[in-house]
Amino acid sequence: MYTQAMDIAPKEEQRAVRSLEEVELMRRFDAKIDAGDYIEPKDWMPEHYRKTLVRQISQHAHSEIVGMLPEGNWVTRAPTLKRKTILLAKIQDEAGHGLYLYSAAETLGTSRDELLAALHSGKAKYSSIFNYPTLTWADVGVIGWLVDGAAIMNQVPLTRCSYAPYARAMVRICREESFHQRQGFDALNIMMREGTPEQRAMVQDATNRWWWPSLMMFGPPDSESVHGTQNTRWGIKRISNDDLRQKFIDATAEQAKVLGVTLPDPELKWNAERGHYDFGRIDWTEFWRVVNGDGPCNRERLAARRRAHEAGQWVRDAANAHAAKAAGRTPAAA
Ligand code: FAQ
Repeated sequence: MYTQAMDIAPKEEQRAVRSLEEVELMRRFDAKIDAGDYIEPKDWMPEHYRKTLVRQISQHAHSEIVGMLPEGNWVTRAPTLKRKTILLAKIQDEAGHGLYLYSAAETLGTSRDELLAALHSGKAKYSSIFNYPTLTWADVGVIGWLVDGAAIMNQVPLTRCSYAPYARAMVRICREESFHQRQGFDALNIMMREGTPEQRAMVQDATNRWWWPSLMMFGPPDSESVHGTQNTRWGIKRISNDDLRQKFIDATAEQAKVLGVTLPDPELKWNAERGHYDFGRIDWTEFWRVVNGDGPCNRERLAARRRAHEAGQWVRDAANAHAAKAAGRTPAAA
């Protein structure tokens, strides 16, 4: 995979540090990380740090962009004008998040064209969650409640990520995601309180389908996390996959009670001794199948992104021609 190919093991990184000057640069970099300082684009950084950030930030950007598709499916069928306006605003926010994140990745020296080429060729990853279909209107509410809820849980610690442009982007993104989460909860709450029995059943059905995939958003178990240890050392990851997943389950189990829905896990049970909810086994075979391209909608999502990119070529051409004209230059031949 492209992302794996970009990955250099820390051991190789050590071997790549050859000159005394580089050893000193590495020492200063480590000291900054240990002191909790931020790294800016022009600061020296080890190649492996740069590559793992490009990997994570670009996967994150792709997730925001592909993440517009499941919700986009419901724009023309939103039940009221108010819900349609909210949904449109939310989808536009996701596009904005993708663009901030592509910009943050570009500060590390990889162009947006390269990042998009990796997405369109199927080499780059994006969050597994967006490969599931949105079958009913309740799915839109459940995406807000569970998917944005999981995204915030994961992203709030990233506002303290050691790479400053990523941390800064996350501050704004988290503010918007929290509105997204609340609108989803609100839409479901209204359906549960004021809806018909069929509407309440629709919310329960959507919760049943999205619960386990939402837990997978936090990544594989810590014991199988490839990047976890190194990224924690570098202050990119502040809380591990399993710990974030547990925090999410603890918060969401209580929210489900308020909504009046049942989470589809017979083993979900408060454990007073641990101070956490116990939960059932996550199907990691399904997770890896989806991550590796064989989920319910992987092919459809990629095809939609490729089509949108090709259909938008004239806009990029026009913007380039305009920029060239404004700069008093002749536009380069397409
Ligand atoms: N799906 O070693 P780890 C959103 C991959 S934004 C696909 O544990 P790491 C907004 C991982 O990349 C949602 N692949 O990796 C929204 C690695 O593969 P690689 C996205 C996954 O980086 C809401 C391999 O498995 N959020 O929802 C997944 O330490 C509603 C081994 O994993 C972010 O991207 C997965 N779920 O931890 C939009 C947040 N999990 O690269 C629209 C930033 C793992 O070696 C509507 N990212 N993999 O080939 C992160 O925090 C981290 O990258 C993790 C993974 C936690 C996702």
